[in-house]
Amino acid sequence: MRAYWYDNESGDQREPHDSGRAVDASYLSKLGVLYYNFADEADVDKLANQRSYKNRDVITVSPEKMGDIYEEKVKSFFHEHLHEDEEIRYIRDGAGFFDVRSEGDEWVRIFLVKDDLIILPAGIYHRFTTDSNNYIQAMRLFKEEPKWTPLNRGPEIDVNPYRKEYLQTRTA
Ligand code: KMT
Ligand code: NI
Repeated sequence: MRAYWYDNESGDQREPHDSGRAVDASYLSKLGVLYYNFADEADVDKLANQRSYKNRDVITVSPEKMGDIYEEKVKSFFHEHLHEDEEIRYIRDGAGFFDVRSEGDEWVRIFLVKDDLIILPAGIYHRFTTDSNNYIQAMRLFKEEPKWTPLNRGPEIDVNPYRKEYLQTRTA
């Protein structure tokens, strides 16, 4: 994992967009974003037990796997959105970027590789993209039934109860 402030320059979303200003894990935790590195999948099972994640699946995002819809998917993952539940991803192969909004509404870019696990809290605005290698395989964990529905940013979602709750718990 490596986190930094996004440079906001134009250009392909899959480029690093590294401003050169690093962000550490303790700042991420103030945004409610939790990070782990688990080489042993048994540690994932332990965390899943502790946090009551009962279900999981594995998704591969690549042109080989997705075919014609790959580019469209990558664009859609990159639309700023939130969820009404945690988003948990355990990277099994490849790499990708999760961008999360800071308390000042700036993008923090989090680069994840194999064995990285991230938990985004319900209500945080975020987006995802593959990097220029166009390949990531990730385990998606969830508590009960998956609630993948992305709620795209807008005036109605700014007042969503999960958004309001998130803003109250954030300590940054
Ligand atoms: C997401 O939430 O954007 C995804 O699930 C993308 C694939 S998982 C790295
Ligand atoms: Ni999401």
